Amino acid sequence: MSILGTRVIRTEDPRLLTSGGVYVDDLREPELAGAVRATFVRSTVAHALITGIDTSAALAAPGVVAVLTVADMTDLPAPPPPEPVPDDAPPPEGPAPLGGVWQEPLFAVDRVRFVGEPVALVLTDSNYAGEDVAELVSVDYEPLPAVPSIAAALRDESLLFPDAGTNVVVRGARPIGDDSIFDGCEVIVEGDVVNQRVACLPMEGRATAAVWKDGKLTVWTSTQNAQLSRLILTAIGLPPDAIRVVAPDVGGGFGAKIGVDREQIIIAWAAKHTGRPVRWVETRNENLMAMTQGRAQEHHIKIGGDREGHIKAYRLDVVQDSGAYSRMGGFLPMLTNLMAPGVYDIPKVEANYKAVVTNGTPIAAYRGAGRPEAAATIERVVDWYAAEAGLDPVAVRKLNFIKKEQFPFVTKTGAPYDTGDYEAALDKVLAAADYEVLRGEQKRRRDAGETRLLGIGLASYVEITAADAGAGETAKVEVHDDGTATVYTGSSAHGQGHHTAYAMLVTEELGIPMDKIEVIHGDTDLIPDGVGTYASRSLQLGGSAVQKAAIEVKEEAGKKAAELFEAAEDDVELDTEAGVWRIKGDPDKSLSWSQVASAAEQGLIVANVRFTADRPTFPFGSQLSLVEVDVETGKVTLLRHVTADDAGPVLNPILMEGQRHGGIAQGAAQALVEEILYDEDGNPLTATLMDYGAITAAELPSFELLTSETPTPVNPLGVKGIGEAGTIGATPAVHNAVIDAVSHLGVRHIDMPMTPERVWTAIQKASSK
Ligand code: SMO
Repeated sequence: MSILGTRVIRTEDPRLLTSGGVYVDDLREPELAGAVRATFVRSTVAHALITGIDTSAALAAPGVVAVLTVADMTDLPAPPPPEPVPDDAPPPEGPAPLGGVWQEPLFAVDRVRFVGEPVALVLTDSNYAGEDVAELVSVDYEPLPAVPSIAAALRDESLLFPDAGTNVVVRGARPIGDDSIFDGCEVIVEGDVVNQRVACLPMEGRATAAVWKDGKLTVWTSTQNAQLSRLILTAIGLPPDAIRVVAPDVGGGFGAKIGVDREQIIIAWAAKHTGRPVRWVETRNENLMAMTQGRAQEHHIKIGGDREGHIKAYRLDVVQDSGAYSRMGGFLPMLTNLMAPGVYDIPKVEANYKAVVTNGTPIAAYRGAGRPEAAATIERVVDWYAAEAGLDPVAVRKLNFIKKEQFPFVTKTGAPYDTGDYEAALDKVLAAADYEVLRGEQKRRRDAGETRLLGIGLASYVEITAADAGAGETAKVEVHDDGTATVYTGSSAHGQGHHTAYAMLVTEELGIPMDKIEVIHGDTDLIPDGVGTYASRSLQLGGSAVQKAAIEVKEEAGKKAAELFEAAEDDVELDTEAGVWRIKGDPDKSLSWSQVASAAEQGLIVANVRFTADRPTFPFGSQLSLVEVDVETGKVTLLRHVTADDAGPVLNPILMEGQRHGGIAQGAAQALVEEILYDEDGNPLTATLMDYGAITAAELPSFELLTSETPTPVNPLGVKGIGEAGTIGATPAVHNAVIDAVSHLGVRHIDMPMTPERVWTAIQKASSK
């Protein structure tokens, strides 16, 4: 019997739920005894020249150990000089410049570009003292006109990087042509869709502790990637082998902890510079101002087709707000371009992008990273087109889906979809939700003039996971002479269930019980080579690596067992049920893992592998959201959310459901409540959880999850990523549902988040026409 596919309870939870996890702030390592607390002095203005920093009052305050600014960073290697930009040079095309003229410094140098940007660092003997002392650091600003929005950035009147001569960081290489792709279209819809800026909002914000001792820097940091973090930390002028990065328990990342930020590099430097252990744990207020945020795209679209519902042409023009520093160049909107046509076989597709800098918090990856924006818009726009053509949104989707027999399928934007069955996923959702019955009830309420209307929203999504499949992932599996096993993985757990998943894979191959398997990750001394957790890659790459290592261990152990049995290798087999080695056909003789490993060199059987895949995978699914909209108040209540998701064979339904629950919640939250806002001077209006809308279980129904399993040929497990799919499908499903509820009143679109005020206003506007 296989353990794969069964509902194994998460082995990490008893510890996390009872004795508590050990996060950076909880670490009680001896080296951190007496660590000083770090508090950043952050810019209070969005765009200004720094004309002076006076630290004298702060230095004289009680409890102060040091006040550090860029002037103290004389022991750092100089950043590479900016490339000179000729006056008439157009912005570069394609993958983007990071650094160069757009360089993000550690501390702000001469100029600040967003509220919350680090200007100085205060080291004190307690956090309380830190807050007080930071207020005593006096920074003189000469304000500059703020660039608080994409529209302001595109005017190029106030420049964040005057040397660049423009606020446009990068443009996509595929130009938008003339209108000829829409020739012959009988139904054409054109318009704007905003994918608003949102916070990544992990439960645990950013946190780092660092110790410099005997020529080695040890950094504990809340990260998705210890190994990448180590590489980034070499910026302080140390070689990788002089740095150890440890990821203790990590309370969520959602993309914003893929590497380390400037604050974390500063903390590492401060520990080395002062020789004192330093610990920094950001407040929620800092987190909402200065942790990278997500989405922040404005789309202009045009879609056309015939009256029967065949979509003939689609154009997507993306402007990415990069925030004050271009963390990812054109990577996010490039992914949006790649995934633009979604699940549809559209004969003509044009997609382009540009990315601009604004005086907002830098934008980086957030659960889906560029793909949710594509799905949100195409799924919204297909509803526009269906409404304009007077057709049912289900019929239009089915008519245009890439068909099961068309896979593998390369879209017009170049995405090589591996496998899929989009119609089956939609049919599952419609049947489970009782679509026709829901439409009937919707009509009844409308006809009866009820104030609580029903809306039914559909979204069919496809997304790209393990986009950097070629980087692969590392794994080492060891079986010890006591019969236990240890798994070392280069991927990094921050809530997903890596410990459970990887132990299941080893149990399956080796027959060693899960409670005798330890999974270790996130320590560069133990695992110098690793890639990390992002892009829903852990099971398909990290899991495939663990499986491959376990298979190699089994082969090695088989040779040892044969020696011990004095039998031919072919006559020896592993009985995975009993977890023992046997001679085929002789039930009386067996060897335990402990006996086999004891006979090996150093009492250890070990395999060290890297698994790479030659291309990404494309999980898919359909989601249906049922909402109730109160037309008198604009209040939206989510009644039901039904999904059919397909990420290939399911390793453990509990883990898969967990990813989908969280993902749907985050996707629904973007549709309904979340938005980072700035005023016209670039001041953040949503820097506390009093002002920023976060969703909780209280606002959500129980999700109804259906699963199908279409394996991918891309990896031996046949699996695709599920970490981001819930979010990607949920946002447009909920978005479409709310607008569907009020469409008969003449509402065609409401931008997210669909707060009561926005919904109410849209209804008033439509009914006053
Ligand atoms: S935010 Mo994701 O790891 O592409």
